[in-house]
Amino acid sequence: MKSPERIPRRAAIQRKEYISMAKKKPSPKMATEAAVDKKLAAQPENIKTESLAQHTADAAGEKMTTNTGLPVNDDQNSLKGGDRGPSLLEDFILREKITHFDHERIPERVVHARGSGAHGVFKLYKPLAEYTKAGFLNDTENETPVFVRFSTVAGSRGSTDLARDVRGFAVRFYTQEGNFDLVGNNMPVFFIQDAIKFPDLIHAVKPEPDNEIPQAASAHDTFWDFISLTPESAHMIMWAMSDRALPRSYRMMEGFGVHTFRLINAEGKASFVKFHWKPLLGVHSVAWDEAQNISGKDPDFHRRDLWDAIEAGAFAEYELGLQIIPEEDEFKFGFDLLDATKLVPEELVPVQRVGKLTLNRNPDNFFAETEQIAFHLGHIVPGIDFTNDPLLQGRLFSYTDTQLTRLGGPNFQEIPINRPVVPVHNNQRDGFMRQTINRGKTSYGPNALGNNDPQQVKAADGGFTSYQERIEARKVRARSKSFFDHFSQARLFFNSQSEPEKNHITDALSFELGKVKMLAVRERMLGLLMQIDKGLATQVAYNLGMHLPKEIPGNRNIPADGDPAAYQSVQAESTVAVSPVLSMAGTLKDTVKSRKVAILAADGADAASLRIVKDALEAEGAVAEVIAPKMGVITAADGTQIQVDQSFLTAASVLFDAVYVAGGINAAASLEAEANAVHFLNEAFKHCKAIAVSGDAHQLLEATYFSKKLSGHYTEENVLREGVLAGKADKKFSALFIKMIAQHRFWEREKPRLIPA
Ligand code: HDE
Repeated sequence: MKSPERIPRRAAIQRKEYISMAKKKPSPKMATEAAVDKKLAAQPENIKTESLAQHTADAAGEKMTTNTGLPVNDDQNSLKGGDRGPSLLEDFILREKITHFDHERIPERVVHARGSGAHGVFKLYKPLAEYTKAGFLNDTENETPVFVRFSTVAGSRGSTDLARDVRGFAVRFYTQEGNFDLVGNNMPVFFIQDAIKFPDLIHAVKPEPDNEIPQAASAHDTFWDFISLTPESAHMIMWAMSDRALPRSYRMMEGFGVHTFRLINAEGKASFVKFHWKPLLGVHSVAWDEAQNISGKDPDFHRRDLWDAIEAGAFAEYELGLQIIPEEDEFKFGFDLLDATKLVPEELVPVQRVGKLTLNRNPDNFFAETEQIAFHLGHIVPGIDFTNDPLLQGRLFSYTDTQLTRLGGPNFQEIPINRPVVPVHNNQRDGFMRQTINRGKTSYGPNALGNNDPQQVKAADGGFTSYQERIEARKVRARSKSFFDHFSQARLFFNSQSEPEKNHITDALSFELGKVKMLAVRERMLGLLMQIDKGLATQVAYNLGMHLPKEIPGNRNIPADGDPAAYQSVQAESTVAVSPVLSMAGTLKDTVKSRKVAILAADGADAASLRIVKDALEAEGAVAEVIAPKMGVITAADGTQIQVDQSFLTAASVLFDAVYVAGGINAAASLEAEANAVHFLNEAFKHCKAIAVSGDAHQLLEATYFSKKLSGHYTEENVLREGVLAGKADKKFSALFIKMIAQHRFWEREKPRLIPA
């Protein structure tokens, strides 16, 4: 194969100049400038960062110019007829500045508008030649540059990160064979089976069209009206009502390609494949009450978490998992592999972990990179191909189409973040904002005037060929009979949850339907739930003050001439009754890396007890912040001064994973007098977080609502059950606290539900 012409060589040089330029900036420098330099110098270089550097500008130390390069003398005052007179139309500097500003906004994504991005690399563990000829899935030597965008689905660009919603998990691999986009979600299934239903689904979940309420929420009539008439959504509804819809962090959620794709090897042999991302920090979620609070205290919670972690060097890591299914096994599962409302239980087909994705660099510019990236699951490489999943097929149209409006024309692939790292040559020309200057007379093929360039590429040399699937069929508008088992996997998911997770699903459904005004919609939803699990439906009905309906709602997604009977759900049982990996209860709980811990302290704090725990936490990679009644410093009992990170005005327990109260009798007395400190502990307890209190600060613990509910025996066994530790702050104490934080949450605490925080 012809070795790829590496355009970015020039870029590499420019980037080096750019970095050394940044390093050479005139001193003295502001602290922030120095930070920028450090960041630039520290950026991991790869072929994509090099190519981006060609388009990256840094104004540090530079003179100001207009867009035509004219040095600007006065950017503060417009040109006027007299210093109190009218501004002059002649003022091209004013006009240029305001005109550009007037056109700064582009349409937000019609779905997944709210997102956060990061750069990274993918490293393969072992070549996958047996299954695929894709170069990047066979190369264990080189890292493939990636850009990832996480998102919520329903909310606008400025909406809260903590909405109950599916999360997008879109990964672009800049491979030597072109861009490969794996545009997935954090849930393995979807609401609908056919792309033609997507506008209906999204219109139903978006804010209602008459009053544009509610923002970033599915808890309203139109969504549940649609769902109650669409039983194929039952499985996805279980996921969306579970804690998976409230991730603790983008770094702590799984990702899924959702559809069944195909891998093709060099011999042309195909296998089906499901793509997975497995986070190395485990899969963790927050509580719904907590999510609602975070939405007020820090609506950028997930964005900030990802950004801060990367800045701190706590890079987000995920392993790529593959479930590979031989073509011969297509019909052996009892459900259809082309049905995107079904997952393949890992008990039936294990997930092989084949490589690691590391997110190690924040974007330089949100708009240029995160906003302008244009993902498309039609961006594939030789060795990967599609299946006939009708949801996937529709997406193949939608993603390019939507960019034409969003990014303003057909040249969006030339935007730096969208450019592949290999050269692009074809006969496409012109259009708004064309960047490339194509030389030569010919922009057609075949041509003799230009040597028939650019040349098509033989399959043996890497030219893409579609998998030659045999198709012999009538052209019909239809839904396959194999798509009508709507409930077996909804039940499988529910049955696989731990008791607290089941309670959360019940609560979520009760909350969402509690927000629905139309009684008939609630009733139909109860009918739908009855088909998943009678106990679940009964509990939700109880919470809503309703009875289970006598009539079960049917499927209403029926064509005008369709026989309704032919469109009803088929009752089936899943071949696997319980799949433990569907629950988050058994996820990895072995690290506190990048977890946030609040240390409550006040004047008179015992410095030794504060430091020993803080140091131990930081040694394990956790982030500890000192929270006190006011900002500045506190004076410890021994006279030393301790820097305060936040006061109770800006900090809140919902923004932390755990709380520690440092020792010191006087400090404890001050904190006890501070209602916010007591609330901090009560709320942390309510949200089932690890709490540790240094021995002589016990009086603060006693001021809480929950102290009487504790056994009061702080043995390791009790502590790991109750999640509250009190005692002398020493090494053993710190180690136990760290073990507690790694547990993530003590969900069992919710049972008595006695904490009013
Ligand atoms: Fe998307 N989806 N989608 N989707 N989707 C978009 O493309 C669409 C679906 C997903 O961070 C849009 O560039 C249709 C499933 C992600 O930039 C749009 C259907 C899955 C993102 C679009 C689906 C996804 C999008 C809007 C039904 C998980 C954000 C802006 C057939 C496997 C990507 C854009 C980013 C974005 C259409 C269903 C994931 C309109 C028609 C299933 C992660 O093209």
